[in-house]
Amino acid sequence: ENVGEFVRVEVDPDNPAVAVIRIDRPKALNALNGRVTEEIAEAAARVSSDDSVRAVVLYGGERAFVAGADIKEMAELTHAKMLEYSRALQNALTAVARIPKPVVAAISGYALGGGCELALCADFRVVGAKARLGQPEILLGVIPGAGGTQRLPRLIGPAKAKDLVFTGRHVKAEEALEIGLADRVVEDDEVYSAAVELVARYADGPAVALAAAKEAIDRGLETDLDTGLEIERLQFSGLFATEDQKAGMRGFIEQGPGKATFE
Ligand code: CO8
Repeated sequence: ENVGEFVRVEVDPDNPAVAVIRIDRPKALNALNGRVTEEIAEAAARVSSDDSVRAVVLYGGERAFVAGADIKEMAELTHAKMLEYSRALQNALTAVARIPKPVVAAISGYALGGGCELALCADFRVVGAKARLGQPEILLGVIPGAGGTQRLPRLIGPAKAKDLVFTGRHVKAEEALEIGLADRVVEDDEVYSAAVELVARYADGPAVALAAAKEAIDRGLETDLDTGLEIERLQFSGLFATEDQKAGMRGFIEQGPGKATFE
């Protein structure tokens, strides 16, 4: 299903509960122009609200995940225009980060600048052996502007994030794995299938509880411990109003550990 010119929402043929947000602007290595940004936000809204979608893969094809924000489009923008432009991109990426379902980025080829920042909005990153990740903005005389100065240090720690942001260097798959930027490294032609496999396991899980777990972890990382624990407590008790909790606990009592099935 086309969201617009450059983004599609597809269903994985073998896993009907797994949606794929496919970015397809090959002439510019999937660079994020205003249009792509808008379409990503729309795709995130669609998969978020569609109950038949239980997990999501972000994919850009074999050559590039996303090679960054569109430098040619940005180059001549004024300060005032950039304030708007960057807000649109941050909002689109935040919409991806807030998809209330397990999300994996399937990274083959380049994930640079805004592309690396998009990957940071997924819960997991599966990376091809020849992929290159990084935040090269400093080499353009700017800094990451779509969450890279915030989400990257939260994921890999401040010193490693500063190394990547200060140098702008490309990180290979193996190093990405070592520093926690990648969760799995696979052969390039297996990136898509490995990513699907990684999240397909959640398709039969308790969707409401998974969403609560994701929100508690992500919101908790943005706040102090006391507030985080309060978010956890409210999410936890809230689940006692759901079928997930009833089916899960009944399943344990009647059939044993791990035997519950969910709607
Ligand atoms: N923007 C626009 N066009 C791009 C981009 C990009 N980020 N990346 C690649 N392209 C285009 C190339 O210009 C080229 O177009 P054409 O064929 O018309 O000349 C086409 O894609 C193919 O690229 P190359 O010929 O360069 O392919 P190579 O295999 O030789 O090189 C690289 C691939 C290494 C990925 C190289 O293209 C490159 O370095 N790209 C730029 C990477 C980069 O610097 N990314 C960061 C951009 S800045 C950013 O993302 C800021 C995010 C925050 C913004 C917040 C506010 C909006």
